[in-house]
Amino acid sequence: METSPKSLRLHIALMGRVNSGKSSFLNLVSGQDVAVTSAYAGTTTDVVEKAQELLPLGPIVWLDTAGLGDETALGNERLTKTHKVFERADVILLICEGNKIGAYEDEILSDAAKRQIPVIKIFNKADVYPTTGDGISVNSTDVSERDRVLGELKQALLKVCPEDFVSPPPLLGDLAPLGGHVMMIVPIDYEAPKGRLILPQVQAIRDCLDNGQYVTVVKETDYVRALENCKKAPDLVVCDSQVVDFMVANTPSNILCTTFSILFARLKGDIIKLVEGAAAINGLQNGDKVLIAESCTHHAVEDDIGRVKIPRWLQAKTGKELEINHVAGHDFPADLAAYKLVVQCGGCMNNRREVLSRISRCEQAGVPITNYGVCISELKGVLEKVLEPFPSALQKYREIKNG
Ligand SMILES: Nc1nc2c(ncn2[C@@H]2O[C@H](COP(=O)(O)OP(=O)(O)OP(=O)(O)O)[C@@H](O)[C@H]2O)c(=O)[nH]1
Ligand code: SF4
Ligand SMILES: [Mg+2]
Repeated sequence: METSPKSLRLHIALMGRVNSGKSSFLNLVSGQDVAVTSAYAGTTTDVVEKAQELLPLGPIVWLDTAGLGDETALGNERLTKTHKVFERADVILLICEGNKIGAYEDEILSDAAKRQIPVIKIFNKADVYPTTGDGISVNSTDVSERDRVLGELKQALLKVCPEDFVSPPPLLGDLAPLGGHVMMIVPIDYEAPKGRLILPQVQAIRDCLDNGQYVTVVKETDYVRALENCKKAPDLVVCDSQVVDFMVANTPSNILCTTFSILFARLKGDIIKLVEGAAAINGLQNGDKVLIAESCTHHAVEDDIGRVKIPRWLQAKTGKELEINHVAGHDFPADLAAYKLVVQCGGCMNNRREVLSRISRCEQAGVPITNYGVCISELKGVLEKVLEPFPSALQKYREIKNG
């Protein structure tokens, strides 16, 4: 489980004022010297990430942050990074000095409440400060405390753990019957990494195997032949978005088909919202700004999907001169008001909370958001067909189309 992708792990952020003992607490509960600690305020600068298996919860990642209360210029830079952690934290551990809840603690509690992120209070430095109240008391410098504290922490985490972590929505296992056949079309072009498949494809294959289905994986050049060779039609065909028009054109209408990125729209985001967002494409006007958000920071290749193809297809479909901006990694603009559309990648490297958080920020700013798979399928005129496996999203699409 140590190799579970980070995006599938429960993200637990340690937050609090400087010097409250966040890094010491992380070292205690992880049982390792993961983070540097010291008596100087402002020891932790960048967010420190540590993946771990925390049974019975499963795979988690700790996010140790820089503390609040460092007023220097460098401190402000660190605080910006700490605040970004709100975008991906599933649970926050508020590390306090004893049971002291002052202005810094209140600030974290209120930011977490706004975003509906559950908070567990840790009353640290129990050997120095009073700890009565609704928190877990601990002396993080005493390793003999580890088992008791970890036990209490696991109980508290299980109580507040988001439902979608405990039972995440299926990737595709529910779209074919037990014993069913899923065919996947994976183009092996110069964009494909050497010697391996990319994460969304690997996860989709694994999900079918977990759900007792069998999988055939073909290049688009072999697809038609592979279909002809099937005694019984596959229950589902899934393709890379780049060949979605080819797949739809070559798939009999009675066979369900969709794209990897649309599967991820459901797993990581809110497929209905992303379908609603795609409707904004037709209303784009000259000079409108579109944001393309890609969660990997890979080097763009010559005919890159996010940098080149989607912009080209958007301009071709709308016939308008659009201003297209790009962001990568965990960056997402604080002010979205200038945008008329946001196109998010499949987000296979993001946890669900981060994608949902982007969707809700767009919603608050009144900006439509869609994702690569939904957007490309709309641009190629095949969205209705590839939404067939998802009846409620298909219904929403038809409602929008029929005005
Ligand atoms: N007595 C006592 N000291 C502690 C405890 N936890 C941490 N400390 C000490 O408090 C100081 C700060 O600890 P850190 O773990 O670096 O605190 P932090 O919150 O990560 O600090 P920043 O990185 O500046 O945000 C260190 O000298 C620790 O040894 C505790 O439970 N009891
Ligand atoms: S760009 Fe997005 S969808 Fe593609 S691999 Fe990275 S996180 Fe996954
Ligand atoms: Mg620290």
